Amino acid sequence: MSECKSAVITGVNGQDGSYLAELLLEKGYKVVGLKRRTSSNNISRISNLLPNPNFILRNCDLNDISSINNIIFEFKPTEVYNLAAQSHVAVSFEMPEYTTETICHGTLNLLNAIRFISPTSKFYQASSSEMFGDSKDYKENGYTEESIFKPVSPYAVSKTYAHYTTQVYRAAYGIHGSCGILFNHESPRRGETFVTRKITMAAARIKKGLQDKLFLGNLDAKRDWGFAGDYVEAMWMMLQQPVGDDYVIATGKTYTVREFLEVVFEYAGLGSYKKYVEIDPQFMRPNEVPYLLGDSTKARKILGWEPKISMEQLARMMYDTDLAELRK
Ligand code: NAP
Ligand code: G4F
Repeated sequence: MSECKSAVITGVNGQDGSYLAELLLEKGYKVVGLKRRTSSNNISRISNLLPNPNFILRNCDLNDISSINNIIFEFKPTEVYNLAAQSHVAVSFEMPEYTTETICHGTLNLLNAIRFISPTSKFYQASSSEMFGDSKDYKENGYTEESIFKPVSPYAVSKTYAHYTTQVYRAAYGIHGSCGILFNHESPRRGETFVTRKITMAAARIKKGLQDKLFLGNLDAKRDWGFAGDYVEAMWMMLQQPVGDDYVIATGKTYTVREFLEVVFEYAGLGSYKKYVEIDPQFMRPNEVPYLLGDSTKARKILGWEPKISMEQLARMMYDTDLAELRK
């Protein structure tokens, strides 16, 4: 693999992994995509990539150190993107140990593999705006790289551990490690239990007469929602910098879940969402992050990155895709 750039992507069959693999293949990389073994072959997001001779799909669980070491030893990749995680905040309250294992130990396992086996591999860590939690340490334009973290879920605590560990390996061992503090990003490939996709799928099903109610939790939470396709470009840009660093990636606009609902239901021609939505306590969290708004000035200045898709465009794109799927 010495003739061209190569990249290892953990969680390649997830939302971001699939967009990132496409981007890197377009740029001429050899991409080694890692997925954990599951009984149902969960590769629908990357099935289009399988015929590409530059795409190699391997089984690798982040909690299986030998499988990670083998991959890093075999490929000695130019870049490693760590996207694998138990990524659902609400689920992290139900499965705190598994969430911690995958995110904390998984990241540590990868960093150690790089440190001892391939120290020139550049490393990207998928940090999260959830780490800010309820810190309220933001100014008018939102949270920055300097804002205080106050995580309020097992997921966010784990991501904060992985974030700091990446910084430690950068400072202590000279690893080119970067953390992207990404705010919520969505797409038609978003997992079906995240709120945006749950809403667009339900609206499409209601439109087709296949469903009449949508059960949700807290409609007042505010999120800074961008498009996943835009956000994976930022990941790649970070690893093209001369040194590793941390960057907030966000649109700079925030909306409530209720506003997202309104946009989708109006666009679908269904009228007020209130006719269809019921609040179900099972979707309320033991702890909630009430407000997220990101200030990506640093990424805009240093990386030249900027988001291209607004929340409204995103909501329409997701609804249109879900409706088209139902029509098939
Ligand atoms: P996603 O769709 O849930 O993908 C996560 C991937 O991790 C899946 O491929 C999953 O495989 C894999 N995975 C889970 N446990 C694993 C394990 N033990 N070993 C190996 N792979 C494992 O998440 P995403 O939205 O693409 O997000 C990508 C990363 O960015 C995640 O780390 C997430 O926490 C972080 N992040 C996401 C956002 C966002 O808004 N999307 C924002 C900030 C940070 P299975 O399909 O088998 O479960
Ligand atoms: O779509 P969500 O589950 O995303 P959340 O919790 O913000 O986490 C996502 O973004 C993080 C970045 O900030 C990532 F790190 C993380 O991996 C994940 O991708 O929930 C968004 C909001 C929450 O306030 C939640 O309480 O929507 C609220 N909500 C209301 N009803 C609901 C529901 N969320 C879900 N999943 N399902 C509901 O029925």
